[in-house]
Amino acid sequence: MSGAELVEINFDGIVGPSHNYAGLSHGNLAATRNQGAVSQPRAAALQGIGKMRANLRLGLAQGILLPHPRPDHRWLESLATSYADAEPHLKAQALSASAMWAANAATVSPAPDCADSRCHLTVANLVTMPHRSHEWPHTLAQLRLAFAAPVFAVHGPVPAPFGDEGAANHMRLAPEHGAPGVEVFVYGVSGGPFPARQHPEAGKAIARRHGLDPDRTLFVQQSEEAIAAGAFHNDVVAVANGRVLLAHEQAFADKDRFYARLRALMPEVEIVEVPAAQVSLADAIRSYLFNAQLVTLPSGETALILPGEARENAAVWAWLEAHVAGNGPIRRLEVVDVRQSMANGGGPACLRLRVVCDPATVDSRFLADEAMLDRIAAVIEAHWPEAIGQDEIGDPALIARIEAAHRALLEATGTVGLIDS
Ligand code: SUG
Repeated sequence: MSGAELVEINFDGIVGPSHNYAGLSHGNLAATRNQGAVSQPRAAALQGIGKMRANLRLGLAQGILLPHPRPDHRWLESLATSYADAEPHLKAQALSASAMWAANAATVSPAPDCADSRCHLTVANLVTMPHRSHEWPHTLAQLRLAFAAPVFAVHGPVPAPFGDEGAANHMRLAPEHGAPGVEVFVYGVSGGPFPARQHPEAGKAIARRHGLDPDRTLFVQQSEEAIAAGAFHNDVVAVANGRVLLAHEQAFADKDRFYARLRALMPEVEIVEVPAAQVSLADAIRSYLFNAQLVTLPSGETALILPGEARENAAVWAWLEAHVAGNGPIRRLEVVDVRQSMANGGGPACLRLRVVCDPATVDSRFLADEAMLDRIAAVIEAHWPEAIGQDEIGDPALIARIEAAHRALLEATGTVGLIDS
């Protein structure tokens, strides 16, 4: 397949049956604000399915990643405890459904960018947050199954202590998906009261592993003020697709230098900067304007798939409408409801991992169509708990239900014994 025929597939993490609001992510303002709230796992997972259906109907290629077994008994065993005996904070960390945010699963470099012309994926170590640090072995098992063909190279994590949060801090600009691109690794150094989760060494290691051309790879620092305002990942303040970079004015530590280097490498780049005077960092982060899926539709038009919260924010919606009316590069706005995920700080873009490849090379169990989504939705309807309150997470009956629900989904997707052992 020639580069021009490669397509972008969005692999969405299915929201697991243990989805709950334990407030585990320091620096993630939504998750902290909602700590202790009663979650709705069934509604959350169905919202995710709804987003995938909407994307299919836009003519976009869609894939899935499966929820992880929760609680993570293997992780608890490595800490010499069990779910029944674990202290409350370990219980919550072992039970989190955070693997739903597939943008944190891996960093992906499409084949045209890589020296050996294979598509490279490095699973993210997520070492900064305890509840996310035990995701990678299970994610790696899924990636090895989904991308087993020789056109892919799937790598283990960058070693600790170099924190890596995957595609959430990585952007790619290219004239078209199948052409060589410019890859941008965004890292944090400090974030005021909050941790910087992406270490500069992580991006450099990934770029070397993937065999990227050093002359077409940029390393850019996220601004301290963005992290301090709650942008714990770059994809909360910037998003790129094709020739378009959409970014908040305060996203980067030295935007002038970044933009100049990008323009030198890709003169056709369209940089759309949202001024702080029109949309404050606080509004950007609360509405998740930038945690949107910036996509190329089959017509060639660029669309932005936004959470409902962006439409509810007057400043954000006014900016978007003016952009579209003024013939900016984004021609179409699509709104999706992912409220349950949003309440834990995960918008439409957090829920997906973009992989540019030939769909025929991907294990078909990870490629979605309407019929497959119907089957998955039926399992969710039948098995996902309707609600989980924080006072219930020690309840063995709830845990049994979560584990049975997970098993039912693996059975429905033909993955029993392949990724759960
Ligand atoms: O890592 N929330 C996730 C949200 C991840 C969003 N991803 C991207 N921006 N790409 C996080 O902070 C909250 C879980 C809790 O508190 O129970 C959480 O992990």
